[in-house]
Amino acid sequence: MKFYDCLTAPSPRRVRMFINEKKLKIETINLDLRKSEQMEKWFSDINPRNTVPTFVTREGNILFHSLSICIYLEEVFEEINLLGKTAEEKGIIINSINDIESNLFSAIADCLRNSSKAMENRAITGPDNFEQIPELAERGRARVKSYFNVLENHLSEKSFMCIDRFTAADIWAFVAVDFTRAIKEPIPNELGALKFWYSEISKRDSAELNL
Ligand SMILES: N[C@@H](CCC(=O)N[C@@H](CS)C(=O)NCC(=O)O)C(=O)O
Repeated sequence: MKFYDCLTAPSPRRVRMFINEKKLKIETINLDLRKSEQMEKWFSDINPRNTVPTFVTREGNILFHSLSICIYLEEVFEEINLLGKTAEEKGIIINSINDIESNLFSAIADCLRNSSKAMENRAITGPDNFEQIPELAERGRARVKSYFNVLENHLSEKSFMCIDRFTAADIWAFVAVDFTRAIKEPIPNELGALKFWYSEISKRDSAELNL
């Protein structure tokens, strides 16, 4: 197995946290996205979509979406469970992950990729270039603010995102909330439950950035 990671990017960080929480040792190769290493031919030959995380399975298949990599790892290494033990747990955890992915991650990405100077012409990941649309950056920021409130309501009666223990849904939410730094959109002070949960998850060893 081989894991292509990038220390500065949020998507591979989810897989890194997942691996760390499960106490696994997986061969890891770090790419520097700031030097566009993901566009180099050697990497395109592995993942023609030019994105990280990229994961090579035991049988040599290539996975390039965080959730599929985590599902694969959970099947291969049952301990420590992070994606649910029962049908009910699995259902709510994946539901939560999909919601965070489509409503928070994608909003942050829209905001950053459509406004950052460094991402001019790189509004979408992958081999082709796409121009920025400034309106999408504004809409992305509004969606982030709105989703902070969703998380606040969700966490006001819970210690963790889904069930009464840490799961991959906490990883997805934490990495996304932490990455709002990139668009300078901190958690509003009045959102006490979200702030408390965020500070608790930050204390976990797996949350360390090690930049
Ligand atoms: N849907 C993918 C998203 C992967 C992705 O967007 N990765 C970003 C880093 S966070 C990337 O590889 N960017 C390369 C680029 O900007 O060209 C996942 O679930 O992991």
